[in-house]
Amino acid sequence: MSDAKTYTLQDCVKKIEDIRQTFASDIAQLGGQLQPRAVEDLKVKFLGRKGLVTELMEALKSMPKEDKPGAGKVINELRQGLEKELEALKIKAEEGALDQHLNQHRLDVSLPVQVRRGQGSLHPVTLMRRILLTEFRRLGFTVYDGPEVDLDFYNFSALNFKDDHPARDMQDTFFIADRAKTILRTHTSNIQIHAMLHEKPPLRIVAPGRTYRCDSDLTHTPMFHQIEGFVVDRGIDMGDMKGVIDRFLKAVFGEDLETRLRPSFFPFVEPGAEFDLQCVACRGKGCRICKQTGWLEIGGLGMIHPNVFEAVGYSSEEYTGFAFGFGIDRMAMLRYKLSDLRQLFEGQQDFLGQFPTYP
Ligand code: FA5
Repeated sequence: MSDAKTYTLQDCVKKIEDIRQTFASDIAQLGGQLQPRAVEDLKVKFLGRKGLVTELMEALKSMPKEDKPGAGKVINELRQGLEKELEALKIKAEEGALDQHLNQHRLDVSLPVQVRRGQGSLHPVTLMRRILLTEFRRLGFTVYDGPEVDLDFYNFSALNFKDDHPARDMQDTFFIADRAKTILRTHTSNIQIHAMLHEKPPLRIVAPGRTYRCDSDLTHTPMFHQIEGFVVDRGIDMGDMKGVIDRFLKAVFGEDLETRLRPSFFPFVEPGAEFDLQCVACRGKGCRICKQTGWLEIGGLGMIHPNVFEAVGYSSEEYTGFAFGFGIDRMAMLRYKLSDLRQLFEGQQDFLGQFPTYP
């Protein structure tokens, strides 16, 4: 179209006719193989910067003045018509390409999703239990297990709790409906009875497990964990008890943590004591966690009462022993500096994910 100077309105109409024909034959050539890329090429060929329609617009400039409005109008109609057709072709081509892709890559909904899972971590109570058991195994203790749903006999009677003994009220108990004298154990001391009825002395046993009481505040939960320990042999005395407790506490909490024993009453030991660890959070100064006392109660301990030995058929003349029952959650609270015991059982991933994978 280099001689555009000579263009008249008639030439222009003729040229428009040619362009339409070329457009139609280009599309016919594409046939069923309509690809988005081919439609894009057509757009460039007809409407691009050097395209056929653009060239025709350029030719307008050299047309006689009186022809210009008429020619401008028909060229514009041509451009708009082609734009519309190309847009429709583009959509058709894209749909075709999508169909083709889906036919070639059929979606297999049964394929497992490829999700990278992060490595989990251990629950602080599990970590604490493992640390304790490792240390007690080192001291020659055997690990024992016992029932969480148990009879009153093992949890109370054989442990020297009289029927109307006020100590039964100290531990608010969950009873199993319609099952006489069946309860959720209130402490792991029931394992003393199960073990002693099945084994003969000498015994050196630890038994971690879940325990239950109607209780809930910063340092109490209705389900919690205790670790029971007991040693039965000839000639066991309080010095042995103190030695074992000291050794394992130093190993678990370090040398610099203060401990204290307070005389206390448990019907299955005589004498009995309560055992406290210095509050790690405030180092004994007093805070919310230790209720401003500087100490956190970890558990009870004492020399096994002769009545317990009699209840399981051991001679209290021949054997002596000591027993202790410590709260694992309380120890985890100290070791991991937790401010509220209840966090341990709320199942929050943000909280639980902070702990190590191995002790
Ligand atoms: C007992 O349960 C005795 N069986 C311990 C014992 C064993 C004494 C052997 C003598 C010989 P006590 O009720 O104090 O004792 O509980 C022991 C520990 O369990 C407490 O010091 C505390 O660390 C933990 N504990 C008790 N109740 C809860 C609770 N609701 N939530 C979390 N921890 C608790």
